[in-house]
This record gives sequence, structure tokens and C-alpha cells, in this order.
Amino acid sequence: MIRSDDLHADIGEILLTEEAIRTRTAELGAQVAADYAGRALTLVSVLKGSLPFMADLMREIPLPLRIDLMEVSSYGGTATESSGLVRIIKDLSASIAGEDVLLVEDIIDTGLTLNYLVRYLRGKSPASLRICTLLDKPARRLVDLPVDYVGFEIPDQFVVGYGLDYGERYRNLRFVGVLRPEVYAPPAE
Ligand code: PRP
Ligand code: 7HP
Repeated sequence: MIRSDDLHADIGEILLTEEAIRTRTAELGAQVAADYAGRALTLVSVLKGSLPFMADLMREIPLPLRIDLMEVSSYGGTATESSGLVRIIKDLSASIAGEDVLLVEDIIDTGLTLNYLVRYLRGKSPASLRICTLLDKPARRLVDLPVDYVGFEIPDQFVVGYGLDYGERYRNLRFVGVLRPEVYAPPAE
């Protein structure tokens, strides 16, 4: 596999700039703050991809909220395809019973990961459960999920950056971009 030491050199197109992400995150934060004023809000984010979005979003919500983190991995898929088989690597640290929970994701693709998580979290008796995602790829959806807050709808392209990875790399880019095809498919020998 060709992978340059310069992460930026592997990006073909910048889909969302740092500034566009910042502006939209502030809008989402204001909307969430208005919707949850006076309620017991807990943000639950799903590592690792949601880490930058969660960190930025929570600072745009001026409410006395709590946060919790889960980590899941889907297995049986490939680096670019999720399988829908989900394993919990890190569970919630505290009870969410009676809390208004907002699940914070970086991307919804097939929806299989979130479908699993929503069922799992509903079993913990939250007062309410909603979904907030930075990115939504509706063209790839395999399960119907009501998504309450969406940062950006994006086309059916594999994207990296701002938390999103390919083979665990590129998460530290400040923008969301599309990888050059050479990174996926090495040239024939
Ligand atoms: C990514 C992303 C979502 C999921 C979306 O996680 O963070 O959780 O895939 O795909 P789906 O809608 O097709 O299920 P990934 O399993 O790559 O783990 P990561 O967050 O550690 O990158
Ligand atoms: C998961 C995922 N991770 C990174 N980039 C994408 O486009 C993705 N879709 N689903």
C-alpha cells in the first residue's frame, strides 16, 4: 500500500474545511442547547472516530451536561465496509436511566453500528434518546434510523480526517477529505 508520510499528500479533495466544520458545529450546539434547556442531558459519544466532534460540540452547548464515552468495533467487515456485527470494547461508565441522552457520532454510513447502539442504549431506560451525527451518507443506508441532528450530508465517498480513519490513520487531520485512489489500490506490479 502506498502511504505517504505527509498525510495531506494522500488527500485528493477537501470535502469540508476546518472552518466549515467549526461553523456547523456551533450551529448544532446552539440547536441542541435550545432543545435541551432545563433537562438532564448526557452526551454519549462513540470512540474513536467521534472524539474531535464530541470535544468541539460539547463546548458549543452551554448547559450543565454530562458526558460518557463508549467504544465499539465492528468485526467481519473490511477497512472501508462495516459488517453490522458490533462488539462493545468500552461500555458506559455511569447509568443513563432517566437521563436525556444524545448519542454523538462522526458518521452514519450503513447505519448498522448505530442501529445496534440505539437498541443497546434503549435497554438502559434513558428518558429520551436522540442521535447527532457530523456526517450522514444517506446513499449507503441499510437500516432506517431517525437522525435528529445532522452536520452535513455527504456523497458516497470514503472520507477521512477530523476523527475518521482509513486503517487507523488520518484521524488527526483538521478537515474531512477524500483519499486518493492510490492509497486504497496499489498499482499493479
Ligand atoms: C465508524 C464510525 C461509525 C461507523 C459508521 O466507526 O465511527 O461508528 O463506522 O458505519 P456504519 O453506519 O456503516 O455502521 P468504526 O467502526 O470505523 O470505528 P472508529 O470510530 O474507531 O473509526
Ligand atoms: C465508516 C467510515 N469511516 C471513515 N470514512 C468513511 O467514509 C466511513 N464510512 N463508514
